[in-house]
Amino acid sequence: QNPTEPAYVPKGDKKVVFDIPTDYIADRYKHVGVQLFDRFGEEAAERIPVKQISLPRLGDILKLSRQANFSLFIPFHRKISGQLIDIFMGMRSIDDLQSMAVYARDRVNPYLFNYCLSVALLHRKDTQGLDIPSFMESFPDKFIDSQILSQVREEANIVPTGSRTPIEIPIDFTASNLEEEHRLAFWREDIGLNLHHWHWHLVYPFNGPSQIVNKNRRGELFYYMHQQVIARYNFERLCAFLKRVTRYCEWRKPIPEAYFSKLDSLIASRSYPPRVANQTIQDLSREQDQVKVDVTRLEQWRDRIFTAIHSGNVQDEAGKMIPLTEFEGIDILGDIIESSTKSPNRPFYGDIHNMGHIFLAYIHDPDHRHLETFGVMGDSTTAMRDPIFYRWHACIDDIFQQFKETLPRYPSQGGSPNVLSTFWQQSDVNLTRGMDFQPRGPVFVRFTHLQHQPFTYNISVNNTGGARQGTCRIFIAPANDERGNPWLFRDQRTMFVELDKFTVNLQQGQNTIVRRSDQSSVTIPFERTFRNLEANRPAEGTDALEQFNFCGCGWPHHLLIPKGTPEGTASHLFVMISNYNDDRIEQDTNVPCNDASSYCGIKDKLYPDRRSMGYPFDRAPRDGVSTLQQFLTPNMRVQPVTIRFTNRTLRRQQT
Ligand code: CUO
Repeated sequence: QNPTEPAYVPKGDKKVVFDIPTDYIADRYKHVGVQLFDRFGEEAAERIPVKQISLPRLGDILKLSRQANFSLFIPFHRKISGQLIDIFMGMRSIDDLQSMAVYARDRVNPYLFNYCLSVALLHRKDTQGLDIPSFMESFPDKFIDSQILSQVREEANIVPTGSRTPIEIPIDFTASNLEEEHRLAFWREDIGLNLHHWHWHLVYPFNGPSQIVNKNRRGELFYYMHQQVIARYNFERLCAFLKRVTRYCEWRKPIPEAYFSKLDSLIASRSYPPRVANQTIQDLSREQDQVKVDVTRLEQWRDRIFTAIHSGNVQDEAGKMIPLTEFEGIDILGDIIESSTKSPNRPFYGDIHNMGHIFLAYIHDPDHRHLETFGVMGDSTTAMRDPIFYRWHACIDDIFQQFKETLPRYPSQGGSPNVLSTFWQQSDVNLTRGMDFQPRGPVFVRFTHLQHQPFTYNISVNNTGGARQGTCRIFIAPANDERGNPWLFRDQRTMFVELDKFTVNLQQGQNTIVRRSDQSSVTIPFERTFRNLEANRPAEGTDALEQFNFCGCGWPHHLLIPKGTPEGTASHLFVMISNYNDDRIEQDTNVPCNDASSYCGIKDKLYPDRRSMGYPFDRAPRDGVSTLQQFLTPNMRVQPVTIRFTNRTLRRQQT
C-alpha cells in the first residue's frame, strides 16, 4: 500500500513478485526498472508472469492524486470509480484483469484502486472463488489510532518475530468523560461495526455498472439496515443514560457536539480533520473535488421528497408519475434518498443523504481555502465513529418514517424476567498486511469490545391448525424511555432491533423451538468480521471459498445484544410466528454465507422474506393501539428480559 513501493504482495513471510512488461513500469521508476526487478525478484517466493495487453486509457481516473484521500460520497470520485470498475469488469479474462490491475496499481490512487478492484472481484463471474484481503488489514489507518500504528512499527523493527506482544488499544483514546457523547465511543469506534458498514456499502454500491447497482430491494435495504443502526444506537444510549439521538434536521443551526477521530491517513499522510464544537454547515465550493452545492439545494431536495411522500407519487425524469405503493414505495424512496443511480429522477430529487455526508465532512473547510481534506463523515469506512453520523441518519430515517405513516396499518389477527449478560472482551488482530516493515512476521493489536454470554431461546408454540411452516421473528427493545416511563407504542416501535429471523416447521398442538443466539440471521461470527489471516481462509476450490468476499457483510456478533447497565436494563423480547405462505420467496437459498441475510440480503438472490423489511414494526399501529401489549395478536409474545452489564474484561481464547 505504500505508494513508493513497486507492486508486490506478501505471501506468508515471502513475497510474490509480478514479472511485468517493461512498459508497465510507472514513468517515475522507468530509469531504475531493471534493478528494481532484480532486487525484488531475489526475495521472491514465487514469480507471476503478467501478460502484455493493449491497455485502455486511464484518463480522468489519474486526476485523483495518489496521495489524496478517496470518498464515494464525492461526485467526481464516484464518476472515476465508475469508470475504473467498468474497465475491470470489461476485461475479457482473468489474465487480462490481472494485467490491467498490475498496470493500474502503480498509477491509480490506492484507495480508489482497492475499492474498484474489490467491487470487480465481487461481481465478475470468473472471480467468485478469489479472496479479497480484509480491508482492515489493507488499510489499518482507517480503523486504528495513528499512535498505535507507530508503536506497531516500532515493535516490528526492534522485537524479533515470536517475541512480539500485542499492542493494546485503549478503549478511551478519542475523548474523556467530560464529553458525554464519549460514553458511546466503545460502540461507535468498534472495529467490527465499521467493517460491517464498509462491507455493506461495498456489497450495495449506489453507482457503477447497472448489474452492480440493480440488486433486489436495495433501496429498501438501505432504509432498513440504517434504521436498525439508529435503533441499536438508541438502545445503547439509554443503557448509557443518554437520551435518544437528536435528529439533525435544522441545517442552519450549529452542531454542539464535537468529534476528534485521532485517525491519520497513512497514504495521504494527513490527519482526518476534527470537527470542533458549534460549527454550522455552509455552502460548498471546492473546485478540486468538483463539489459546488448550496445548503438551499439540500432543503429543496428534502421539500420535493416530502411533497412526493404526501402526494403518494414520485415524478420520473420524463415527468411521468410513479406511485409509491404499499410494498414497492419504500424501495423507490430508498434509491431516491440515498441516492443511487436507480433513483428515477436524480436531477429533481437530488442526492440528499450522500451530500449530507459531504456537507458535514467539509464543515471545517467549505471552500478549500485551507487545503484540507474531508473529515471522517466523508468515508463509509470511518463515518460511524462521529456522533453526527447518527444525528444525520436519524433525520434521514425520519423521512422514511413519514412515508411509513401513510401506509395502511397491519390488521389484528387475534415468569421471572430472563437475564442477558454483557461484559468486555479483548481480542487480537494481526496488522501485518497493511504495514510495511522489516523483518516481516505478525504484529498484533489488542482491542477491547463489548461481548455477551451466549444464550438460547426456548419458544413454546401452540399450533391450533394442521402441520405448517412459520417464520419466527425475534426483536428486542428497551422497556422504558429515557425518563424511565413506559413507551407509547408509536415511539417504541422504532426502537425494536432485530435479533433473529428463521423458518420453523410446526406440528399440530404444542411445539418447542430451541434456537441459539449464535445462529442469528443478523450477525456473522467474529472470525468472519475480521477474516483474520490466511489461516482462516478456506482452501482453493472448496464450497466455503465461494462467495468468500460477500461473507464479510453482517452485523458483528459481539454487538448483537446492547450493553445494558450494571443495574439491569429492562427490555422487551418480542417473538412472532408469521404465516410462511405470506413470507415465502421461491428460490434456492442453500448457498454459502446466507446466514446474515437480515441486513445484507443473499448474494445474487432475492431478499429472502417477502414482507416489508422491519415487519411488523415498520408501520404505525392500527387505531386504538397505544401500548405494546395492545399491539400483540395471538401469534406474538413479549417476554420481559433484563440486560445486565458486568464491568469485567475477558480475553478471547486464541484459536
Ligand atoms: Cu451508510 Cu450514510 O450510509 O453511511
